[in-house]
Amino acid sequence: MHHPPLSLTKTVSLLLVSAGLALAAPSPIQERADRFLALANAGYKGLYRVNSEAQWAAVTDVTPAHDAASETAGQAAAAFNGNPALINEARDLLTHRAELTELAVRQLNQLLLNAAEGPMTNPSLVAARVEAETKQASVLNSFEFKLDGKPITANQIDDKLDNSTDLNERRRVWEASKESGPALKPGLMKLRDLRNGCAQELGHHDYFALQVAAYGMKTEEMVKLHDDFLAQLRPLYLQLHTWTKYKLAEKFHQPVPKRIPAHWINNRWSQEWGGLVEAANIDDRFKDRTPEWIIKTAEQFYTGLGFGPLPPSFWAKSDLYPVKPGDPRKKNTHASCWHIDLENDIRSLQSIESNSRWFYTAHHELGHGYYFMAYTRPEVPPLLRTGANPGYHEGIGELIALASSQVPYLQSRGILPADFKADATAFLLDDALSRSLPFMFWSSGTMMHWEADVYSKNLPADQWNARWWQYVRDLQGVEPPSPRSEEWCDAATKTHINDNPCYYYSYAVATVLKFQLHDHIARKILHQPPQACNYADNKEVGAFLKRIMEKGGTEDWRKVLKDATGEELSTRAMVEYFKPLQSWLEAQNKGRQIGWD
Ligand code: X8Z
Ligand code: ZN
Repeated sequence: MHHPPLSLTKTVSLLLVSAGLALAAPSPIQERADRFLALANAGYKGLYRVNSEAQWAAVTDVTPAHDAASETAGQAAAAFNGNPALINEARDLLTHRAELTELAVRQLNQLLLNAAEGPMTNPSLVAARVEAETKQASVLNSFEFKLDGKPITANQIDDKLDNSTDLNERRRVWEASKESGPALKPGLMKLRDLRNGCAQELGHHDYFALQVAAYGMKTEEMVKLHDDFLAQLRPLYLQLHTWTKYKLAEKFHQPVPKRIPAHWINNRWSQEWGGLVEAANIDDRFKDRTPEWIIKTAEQFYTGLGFGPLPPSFWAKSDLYPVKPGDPRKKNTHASCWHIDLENDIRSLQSIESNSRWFYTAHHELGHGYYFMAYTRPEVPPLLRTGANPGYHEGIGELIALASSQVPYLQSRGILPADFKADATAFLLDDALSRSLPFMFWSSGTMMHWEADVYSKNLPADQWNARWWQYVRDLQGVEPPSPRSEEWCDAATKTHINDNPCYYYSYAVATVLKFQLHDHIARKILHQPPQACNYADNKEVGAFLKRIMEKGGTEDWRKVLKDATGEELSTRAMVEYFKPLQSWLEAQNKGRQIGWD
């Protein structure tokens, strides 16, 4: 709680309080802020709903009419959120921040961050941005991939990369997955300038700096935070990288490469290295399960912890399954979860199929849904119905996905048989490869650095692809199957580069955070080893998470973490979790050349 210096009115009201007569009356400046924020919150919330409804229609069914409606709603939201009258009043009030409650200051800061997304001090710039954003989303969401001239869905691409052992086929599929880049590059070039322009209009250096400001940080601090993460995780990553390249060379009967060819890895961007550890492959366990079972089982994880069921409208209004073959509807194929009205209208967009990939993704998305529900309460004003920072919002679902992957949990739910004899090292290795280490070198590494270069350093567009692959090579130790010239724009094939810019490092924060929260839960609440525990139906775990989530954005994220775990944000828990793996990998890699330099 923020303690402003005593003002005259405060002194008087304190006297009243000490006489037991009344609560402290707010100061005139606090009253002015309260009146302003009541109006600002009401407008924000109303327009948020209208805008979300229009965008939801546009991403679940790409048509010119939905695009047009989405653009109009985007303009309307900006007309309010970026209104100069709002900006001026918020700024003026913040010059009196010492006299305001922390809750008011946080709302005013958030309002100014929102305003910088569409500052109506420059209406033509905002109009151009909203138009370009809508167009880019439309191109992204309706893009049709083709393999050998025939349409292929994103799920089919992923399935082929999961299963094909034919390197020629893998290469054609991988190359097909990069075809959207050239279609998206012109829009992205335009958007880089428009997004930077909006952020600069309100005094931010660039759009990356604006997004980092949501953490109360500067760009350089954020970059250093992530570079430090990678420095701490590098010894383990090098061991994993070495193990993987030998494993894949054997699998594909190839000589051992220095760097791993991208099309050898199951994920299109080499962001996760799944499917490498046979003894931990549980894909078969999902073959007989329906997509409906997957999402219901994910919900059950949360209800078991003591959270309520998802609202009925979630089931009525979500769009959870792939478009049926032959149906011409085009929808975004990347999973997301939406707080449509900042109240109880919560929806998820997915394309769930029966495999472990979608099992974890469903748990991730519901993490957003339960976060929305936890902070939807009168104490949290609409402007602060956010995560403590964006990494928290990503982190809850990642935590539950981690918990849902552990053997004792899978056994307790009958997904693995009760007498299943798990190879602990295999599961830990798969955990590291599929959900943790390569992901850090991709998110803290390639994704963060590329976007920082593009937005803060204005990297010329004729160097975009070279810079992208420089980071993939240097940081991930992965290389393309053949040189990728500037005719391609491989970064733009990643959904978030287009529709959630300068955000991706939040997934790295989420990964670090999930191990810290998990470590606390395993040791302090469950008293079980972090590598093999079972959260199922534990209400204390639920209460622990609820205390974090119900705050929304009302407190500083550092304080939230410290209060919950006693720790600062740190890779300590992640490093300890994988400790048993380091020596095992060193033994496996004995005599092998470690690293790629
Ligand atoms: O985008 C997501 C979620 C939606 S917020 C499915 N994730 C990242 C990705 O797929 O690239 C989850 C982890 C990483
Ligand atoms: Zn997410």
